[in-house]
Order: sequence, then structure tokens, then C-alpha cells
Amino acid sequence: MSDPSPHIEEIGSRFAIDGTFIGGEEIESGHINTTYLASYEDDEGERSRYILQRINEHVFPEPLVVMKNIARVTKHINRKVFRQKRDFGGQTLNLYPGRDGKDCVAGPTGGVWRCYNYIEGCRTYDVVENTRQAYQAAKAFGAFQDLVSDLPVEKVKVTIPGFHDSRARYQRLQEAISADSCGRAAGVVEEIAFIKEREDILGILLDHLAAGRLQERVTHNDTKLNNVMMDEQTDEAVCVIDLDTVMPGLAVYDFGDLVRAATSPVEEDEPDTSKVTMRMPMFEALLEGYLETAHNFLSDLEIKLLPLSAKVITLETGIRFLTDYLEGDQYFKVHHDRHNLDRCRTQLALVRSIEDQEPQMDEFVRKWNPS
Ligand code: GN1
Ligand code: MG
Repeated sequence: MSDPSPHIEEIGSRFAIDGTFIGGEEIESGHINTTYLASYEDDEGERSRYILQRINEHVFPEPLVVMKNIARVTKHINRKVFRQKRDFGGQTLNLYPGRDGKDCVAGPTGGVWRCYNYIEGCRTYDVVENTRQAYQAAKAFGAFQDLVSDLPVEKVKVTIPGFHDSRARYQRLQEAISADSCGRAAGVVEEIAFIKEREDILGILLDHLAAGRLQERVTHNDTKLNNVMMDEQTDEAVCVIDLDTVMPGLAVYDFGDLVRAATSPVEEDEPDTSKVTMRMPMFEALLEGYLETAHNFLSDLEIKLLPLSAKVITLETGIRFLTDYLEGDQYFKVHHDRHNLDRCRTQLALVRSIEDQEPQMDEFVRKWNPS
């Protein structure tokens, strides 16, 4: 899938970008898409940078629908931010159209490419360093959900069916175990048993949805810490990025995914799982930041389910990594043979740590929402 860097200039030339191309580099974060940062200089010597990204069609079989969702959501947000003059550090995500006016272009070797403005003066973190960052990230994702909360859910389409259908993810794992196409199942007996013991929790949120107790909203669906651009100087969250998976979904999953991604002191692929732990102060900061911007539209039940959602989505992500490991690393980009297994193990260790602290997590939520 990867396109070599010399293509950057050519791909960039297909977008309505002003100035002369002066260089590009690949950005290696993210497990899915191919991403480049491209720099341009105009006649006055002013430099601007852009993100050029090829959508992974294996993961997103309908990239044009992904683009429609993104265009709808970014326009909605930009209109509101402009109208309400809300201060998001002055920067929001914008799609740069192709020279033909469309939201994306075909690449020289095929594929669908899109171009975003690069959010200047910001950086991302893979691991939270302090509670301030956790608070800021959660506040940003809450603000994102709040900004799209008046966008009817039918306006965004499902681009990956069953993306957070945790039960279906478990079923798929069972199939991968039975098929054992790479002969890896014998080496992961403990992981399989750990997941099986917790099978019951996978359907709780889905059952609430089916019974009408929870509603689908427009959600981000990939609320990793490194999907928030933070101001380099102040650490304030400026902008939420990676809108590929914006779909109808459960708001609580977005919060849960943030707990998954932002409470552990080590990266998702840390081989030493004894270092993995759900840090309570980070959870508290996440909850405070999230509720500050999301409390207006969340129901009491959604707020109550926030700790559980963290456990469910962490288990689901562990299941996804293990499935991909058993299927020969077809989905997530890997850098070595056991990469998906390492990732799975950190997720399972985090599930255990969440379980150990669930009463305190619930108690903290009750402080915020006694009902
Ligand atoms: C993938 O590539 P990235 O970091 O945007 C995945 C998420 C997982 C995440 C785990 C479309 O996200 O669902 O939670 O890896 N995205 C997709 O790190 O499957
Ligand atoms: Mg993503």
C-alpha cells in the first residue's frame, strides 16, 4: 500500500495548494493510513504545510463515503466555530480540495488521497505526561462530540460496519482461533482464556442500545491521545484530528477509548506488561475534561456507564489485536512478528488494572453525577 516519497510532489500538485513545493516527509504515526507532511513556499517566501494522506482501502472499502463524512463534519464544525467565535486556538481541520474542486484526488498509483491544513505550533503525545494533558484531551473530544451533537446521526454513514460491535469482534476472534491460519493459536492460550472469562461484558452496552436505553450519536471512534493536537507552548488542546472513523456510534465508547489510550504510563506496544496500569489521577482528569464539554448532551445512564465503557473498549481492542495476530497481521501495520501480540497483551493488562479499580472509578463518577 505504501507510496514512495517522490510521489509527494506529484500528489500535492493535484490539490489546490498555492506556492512551490519545497519538501515532504512521511509521518509514521497511526496504524492504518499512509501520511505525508508537505511544505510549500509562496512568492513572498511564506511557508505553509499540509497533510497528504492516502486512505487505506483495505480498512475503508468505501473511501469516498469516508470523505463525505469528513466533509460534512468539518463543514459543520467550522461553520459553528466561526459563528460562535469559539476559541479553539484559532485552528480547525479543513479539507483542501483537489484542482477539480473535489474533496479528494486519485493518486498516481491509484488510491484516494486527501489534503488537510497542517495545524501549526502543535504536537501530539503517545503517552500522557501529566493530568493537564489528559484533561485537555478529554475536553477536546467532548467538545468535538458537542459540536456535532446537533448533526442528525443519519447524516454520517457507517464506513466500517460493526466497528464497535464488541460481540461480533469476539465472534471473529473465535473464527480466527478455529482457522489458526498462521499456526499461532497454541502460543496465545492464556490470552484467549482471559478474554473468554470476560465474554459477558462485551454485550452490555450493545444491549442498552438495542433496548433503546442508549442512543447512537455522531462519534469520533478513534479517540487516541495522539489524535488531539496540543499547543506546543501551553499544552492546550487545539484540534481533534483523524476523522476517518466518524460514524454513528456510542458516545461512551469515545470516552472509554480515551481511558484506554491515555491512562497507561507506557505505549500501546510496550513488551513489559508489568508497566501497564490504569492511573487513577489520569482517569479523574479525563472525566473532568470530558464532562466539562459533554455534560450538556449526555444522559445520566451514559455518564454512569463511562468506567464500564473503558473496560469494554480496552477488551475489544485487545481482541482486535489478537485476531489480527492470528490472521497474520493483515489489518494493523506491524514492525515485527509479535507486534500485534504485544499490543494485545498491554490491552489485557489494562483491562485487569481497570477491573481492580472499578469501584473507585464508579465512585468518582458518582461524585460528578449523584443521580
Ligand atoms: C487504529 O491507526 P490509528 O491509530 O488511527 C484503529 C483504531 C484502534 C487503534 C489502536 C480504522 O487507529 O480503531 O483503536 O488503531 N483504526 C481503525 O491503536 O481500525
Ligand atoms: Mg485512526
